[in-house]
Amino acid sequence: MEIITYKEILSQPDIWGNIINNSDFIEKKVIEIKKECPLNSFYLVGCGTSYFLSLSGAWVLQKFLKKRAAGLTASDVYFFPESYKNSEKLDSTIFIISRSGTTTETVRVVETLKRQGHTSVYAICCRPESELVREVRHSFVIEDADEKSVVMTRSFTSMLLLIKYISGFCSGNQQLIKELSKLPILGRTLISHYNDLIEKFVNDLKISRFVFLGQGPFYGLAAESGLKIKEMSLSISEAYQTLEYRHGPMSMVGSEVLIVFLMSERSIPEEKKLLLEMKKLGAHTFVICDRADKEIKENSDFIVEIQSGISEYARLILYMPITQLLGFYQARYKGLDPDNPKNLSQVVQIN
Ligand code: F1P
Repeated sequence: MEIITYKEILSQPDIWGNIINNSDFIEKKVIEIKKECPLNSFYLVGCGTSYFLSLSGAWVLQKFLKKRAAGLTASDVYFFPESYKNSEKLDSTIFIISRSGTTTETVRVVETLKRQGHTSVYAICCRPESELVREVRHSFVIEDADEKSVVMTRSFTSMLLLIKYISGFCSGNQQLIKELSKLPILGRTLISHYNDLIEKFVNDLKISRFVFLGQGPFYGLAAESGLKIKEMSLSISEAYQTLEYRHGPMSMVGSEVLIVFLMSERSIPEEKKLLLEMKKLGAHTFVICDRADKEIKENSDFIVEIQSGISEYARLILYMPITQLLGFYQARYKGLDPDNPKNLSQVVQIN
């Protein structure tokens, strides 16, 4: 298939492999940053996909560095500085995330932080010549994760992998670093096993609405998956923290809905209960988890067992090629061109 977005989705394990092979560049930068920065608390800032990445990324940093971390939209940081600035002491570490490095709100945030004298501001980006990279002291640039497509796919997973490495090197967690090196092979196996099955499932199902559910670090993935569905296939999609779905949104459940569960290790028993309830209410169900028991299998219309054997934080990015393919095949089923999403451009620039 000669579709750029499709090629970029499939290329992800190779791009992860390049990051892993060059991870010493991340380690070197982390050493420099540790010398100049107290690493007391973290804010991750971005727009669109890069914002959803900041949500999951904050969980990763928080988990391994045992410090507070939060994801924020660049517009909130810009309009409501109390979101990150609670005192005159500018001692939090801020990671600005952007594929392009030229999104207006994101660049404005960096300029504002600089004017305030905030020094611990670092970029995570895919374009070395961008305004963002020029404005900050240190940047983590992964050029080959950049895309020709409007829709961000491999840049999302690759920048999240980078944050996992930053967390691993900052905390000295060798177990995490070891687990991350398994991701390319796991990703390749997963994509080759499920790609055609997902296409068939989407074409047979003829679904019109999607719901993505995930707890903790999986919520950012759920929100990003929902965005892929909207951008590529112009279908209605929503995302919630899994158990939040009972608190109102489930009033909308019906047979036209596909509920995609991004299951974690810790919440799986509770997530399973919701799965069973939703199945009873008539929803179509799609589960992604590391390993499924009999009950999960019996209540899923489609089941993806990652079978990674690695920890849930290490394997986060493996969920994404699956939901990206869902968006891609839904677009094709509707006769849409995922390379030319309606009303969208690669970068949002406001005058
Ligand atoms: C972020 C972003 C994308 C979105 C859109 C415009 O860009 O909002 O998430 O798909 O096409 O840009 P960036 O700041 O990461 O470059």
